[in-house]
Amino acid sequence: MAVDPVVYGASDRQPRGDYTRAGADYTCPQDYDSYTAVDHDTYRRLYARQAALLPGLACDEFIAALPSLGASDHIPRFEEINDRLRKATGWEIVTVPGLIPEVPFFTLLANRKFPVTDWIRKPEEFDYIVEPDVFHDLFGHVPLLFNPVFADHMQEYGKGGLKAHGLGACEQLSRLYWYTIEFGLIQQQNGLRAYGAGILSSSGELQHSVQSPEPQRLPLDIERVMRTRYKIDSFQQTYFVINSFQELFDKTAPDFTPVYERLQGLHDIAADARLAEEEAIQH
Ligand code: HBI
Ligand code: FE
Repeated sequence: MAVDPVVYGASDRQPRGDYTRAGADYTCPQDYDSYTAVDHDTYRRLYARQAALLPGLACDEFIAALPSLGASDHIPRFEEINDRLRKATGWEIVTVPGLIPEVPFFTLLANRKFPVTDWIRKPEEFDYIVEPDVFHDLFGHVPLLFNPVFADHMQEYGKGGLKAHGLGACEQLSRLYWYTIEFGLIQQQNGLRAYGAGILSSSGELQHSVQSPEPQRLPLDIERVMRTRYKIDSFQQTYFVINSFQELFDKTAPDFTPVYERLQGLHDIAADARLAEEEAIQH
């Protein structure tokens, strides 16, 4: 089954992007003239396929914010989106050549700057992308930055990331990012929906995450998330569910230092582990 998970930080590969273009903070100009007609058409086809899948599967806030991306038939100029995004929540898109190290990444988020990769996958990679490309970052991550509560959470996440780095807890914090910002689910009045960017930009996982009986779905518990390993090359086997973005903000607002200390004495949990005492949310 062709899946298109986004692989974070896998060090066994040469990154795709041209990092010589980037400055000390890893940002660079959007190389708009480098896009070919094929690149724009790839974006158009990815957008059309994904937008058709959203009803009944993507959360309401995402569907409401998606038009803020602007053009759907070609790769947008980031500055055009920024004109709207700054007014909406004070966030702005900055361009990066691809995955960047954690401290520069967290630093950008802490300053309400979201790093968006500017290259796009080749047509032969239509269903499977190893690293985040402009479609994953723009379509998956940027719409919810127009939502005030989610936008505030993302900045707090960046600040928390810098603190975690100081405490040597980056792995725990990247699991939180993975199971919320990348692969999070939200329980709406009218049913379960996806809000994670890795799901929303994936043609296969969007249906799987919301409707398949295979994966387990647990209420968001910070300690459980931070103990749970994740797989980067297949659909998730565990999803964590929130009831609102306010819940995500409130649960991740406290200082995690005591959590990191408690975790020291606890073993990791496999991505597919089903612990007897846990109440799974029925899909
Ligand atoms: N870099 N450009 C970019 N985009 C990401 O989403 C990203 C990253 N570097 C690290 C990273 N995400 C994850 O490891 C976070 O958990 C930090
Ligand atoms: Fe992502």
